[in-house]
Amino acid sequence: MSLLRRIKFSYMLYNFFHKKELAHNLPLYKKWGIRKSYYSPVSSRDFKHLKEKECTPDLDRARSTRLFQRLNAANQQSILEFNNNGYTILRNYLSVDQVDAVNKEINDLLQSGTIDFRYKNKIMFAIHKSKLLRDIGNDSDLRELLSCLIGGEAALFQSINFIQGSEQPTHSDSIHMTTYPLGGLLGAWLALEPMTLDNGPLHYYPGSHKLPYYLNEDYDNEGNFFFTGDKEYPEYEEMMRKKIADNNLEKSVFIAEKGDLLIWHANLFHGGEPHSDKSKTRKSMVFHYFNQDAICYHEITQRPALIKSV
Ligand SMILES: O=C(O)CCC(=O)C(=O)O
Repeated sequence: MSLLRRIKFSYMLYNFFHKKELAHNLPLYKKWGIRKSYYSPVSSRDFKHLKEKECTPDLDRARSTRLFQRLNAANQQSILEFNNNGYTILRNYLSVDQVDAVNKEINDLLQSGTIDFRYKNKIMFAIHKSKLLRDIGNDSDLRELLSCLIGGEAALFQSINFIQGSEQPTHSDSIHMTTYPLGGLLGAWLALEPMTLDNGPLHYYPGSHKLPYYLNEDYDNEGNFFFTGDKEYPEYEEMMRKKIADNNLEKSVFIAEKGDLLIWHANLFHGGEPHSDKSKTRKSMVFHYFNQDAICYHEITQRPALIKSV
C-alpha cells in the first residue's frame, strides 16, 4: 500500500468529522478499559492485553424465536448446527414474488441512477436508498434469530448487491469488519436467482470459523504508531490459501435457488467462485450485521467502523 494511504493521522482527521457515526464506541472503550477518543485508530493490537473473548451464539434461545418456530425441520436443523458448521442455510427464506420485487427495485434504482457500482461490481448500501430492501434486512423476526446467533443485539449496518459474481478470493469477514469481542458479526447472503457452477456462486469452508481469527499480526501487517501495515491485500489472500491447505479444508459451493438464504459466522472462510459464463447474471444481496455490544473496526486500515443507523 502506498505510504500516503497508510498515514493514520489522515484517517483520524476524517474520523474527527464523523462523531455521530463513531461515538457509540466510547462507552465500549470505557467498558474494556481502553483509553481512546472516538476518532483514534483501533486494531486488534489494542485488545491484546485483554483476555481473548468471543461472542457466543445461544442456540437454545434461537429455538424459541418466531422465525425458528415457523421454519421446516431441515431449516431448523441447519440453525441448530450453526456452532459446528459456522453457517446456516434457510431454503426458501423469501418467496419467488418477494425476490422478483427485490430484483425490480434494484433494476429501477440502477436505471434512475439512485445507486451505482463501486469497487468494480458492488452496489454498496442500497438499503440506504430503498425501504423495501431495508425492511427485508431489518425484519424483526430475522434480527431476533440473528441476535441469538451473534450472542447479543444484531444491528444491520451494510448491504452489498451483485449482478455479476464477486469472484472474490477466500477471506474471513473478520479481517474487514473486526470486532472486540471477536465474532460480533454475521453475513446473511440471499440468492436473487438460481446459482449454478458457472455463474460465480458463493463458496465457503464448513467448520473454518473454528480456526483462529487471522488478523494483521498473522501476516506481519501491524504497522506502527504513525502508519498502518505495508502489506498489500493479495498477501492476506495468500496467507488464507496457505491456511486452507495446511488445515485440509474442504470447499462447499452454495448451489442456491431463488430466495435461499445463507447466514455465515464472522470467521467463516468464504468467497465467490469464478463467473465463467458471462451470458448469465449472478444476482445476490448480502446483509452484514454487527453485535451492538462489540467494538467494530477495520483491522487493515485500523479505522473504527462508521455506523449509520439503518
Ligand atoms: O457474494 C460473494 O460472492 C461474496 C460476498 C462476500 O464475500 C462478502 O460479502 O463478504
